[in-house]
Amino acid sequence: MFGSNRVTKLLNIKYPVIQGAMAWVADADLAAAVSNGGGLGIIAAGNMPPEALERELVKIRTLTDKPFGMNVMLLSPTHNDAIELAARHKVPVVTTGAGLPGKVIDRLAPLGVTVIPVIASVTHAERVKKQGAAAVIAEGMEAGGHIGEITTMALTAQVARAIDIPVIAAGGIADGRGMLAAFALGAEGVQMGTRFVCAAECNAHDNFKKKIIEANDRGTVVTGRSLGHPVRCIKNKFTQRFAEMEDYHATIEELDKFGSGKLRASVVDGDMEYGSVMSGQIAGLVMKIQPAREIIEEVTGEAARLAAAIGGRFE
Ligand code: TUI
Repeated sequence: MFGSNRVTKLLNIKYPVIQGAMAWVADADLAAAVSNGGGLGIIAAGNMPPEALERELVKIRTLTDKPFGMNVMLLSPTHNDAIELAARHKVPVVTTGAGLPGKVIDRLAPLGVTVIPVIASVTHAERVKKQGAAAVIAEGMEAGGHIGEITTMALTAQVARAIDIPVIAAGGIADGRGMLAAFALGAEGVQMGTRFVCAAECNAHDNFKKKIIEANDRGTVVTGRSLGHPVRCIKNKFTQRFAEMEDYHATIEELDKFGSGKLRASVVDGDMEYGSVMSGQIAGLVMKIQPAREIIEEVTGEAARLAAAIGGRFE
């Protein structure tokens, strides 16, 4: 069923499954495992210093000969360096997040790079399509990390209706049911982040993986709305304190200072109390640690079986 569609053709991959670009989490090891498993692995540039990012770009070529991607996080002070590294290392696919990707498309699309922005509204999808995006990732507010305001259900359907380039759905998808639902809404691919944190090849701290496996449907909370940067994380002392500071109208400087370094604390040091444990609302569906290839085959296989089973209900 998912053998061949516009997304697999565009990206030259077997299954239309993309691994979400998670800062500090999505390195060459995880991205290569996903690409070797038939999906599209993505290295998250995040706030990485250029030398560290370059090491990952060199490393991934030693781990896979399959297509892979890199994500440019537009809020990062190092995003211009990341764009130049993508050009120099001929990265096949670049996704963007947390901002307007005009300059990424202008710089990289003429070099043959497939640029796929993450968008959180129809207006933004229409704009990036005009600017030359090859496809879009429609990310709903069920996602972890920095999010928009619209749910995946409402966003995917409206974006798919508004633009004719392929739509990849993200946010709240971790199994075959979610994948099939996204396709019913008009998506031709899915991006999963939270499920891939629990890939065996993911180097995130074991405490982080365990926290996701233990979380239920009400395990996450959104903070940062007062900053204009809403971020979804698993509830803990960090989110509680951040929310209190927002309630008491802490200044942007105070909140920035309090939040600084907290994602690294969770992903690298395993601090589940005072770290920023970014995760999507679908964490409750993530049950175990599995190799990336197994995750991809399980999700796509389940979606295909369910499509056949559900088809019968509408006859
Ligand atoms: O970018 C993400 N998710 C992220 S980035 C990140 S690192 C970070 N850490 C601390 C604070 C902030 C970020 C963690 N998670 N997802 C893609 C995404 N892009 N979600 C929403 C958007 C988005 C929002 C508005 C994209 C474009 C956009 O444009 C409108 C505008 O006015 O900029």
